[in-house]
Amino acid sequence: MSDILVLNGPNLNLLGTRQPEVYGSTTLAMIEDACRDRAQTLRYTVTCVQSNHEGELIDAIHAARGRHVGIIINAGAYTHSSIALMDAIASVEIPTVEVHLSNIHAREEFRHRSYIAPVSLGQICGFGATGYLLAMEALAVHLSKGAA
Ligand code: DHK
Repeated sequence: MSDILVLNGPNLNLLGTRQPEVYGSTTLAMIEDACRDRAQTLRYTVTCVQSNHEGELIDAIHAARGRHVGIIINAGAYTHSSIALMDAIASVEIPTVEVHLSNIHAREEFRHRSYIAPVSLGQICGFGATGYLLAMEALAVHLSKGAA
């Protein structure tokens, strides 16, 4: 098993045209392609899922058990509100890295709190689309330690 789930939450399907001054001009399809390329060099494969619905994100996390060795998640605004997503990640016990394109700590106060962070290996934010690739590297390092 060597597949990583790249999970994107609400409004991230609009990347490229959505507030490019905050989120950049890279589309989600471009980010997913870049993740696939980077995964290949790291000897992993990638499955990409995006949903605007909290329950679908939770279902994807539940379904990850036995299918994916790790999860990279940008939960969008659910980051700041969803105890249910936090519980789902904690329940499946799959190494998870949290990503945000923007630096959520330099933005409005309500974005500073993440319910995903306490159940993640770590959080990468503020590096735009590159953050997903940094997350992939971090996950691969973590998984290789487990394998050693
Ligand atoms: C994406 C969102 O949709 C926001 O709701 C978060 C995050 C930040 C990002 O920077 O990728 O607050």
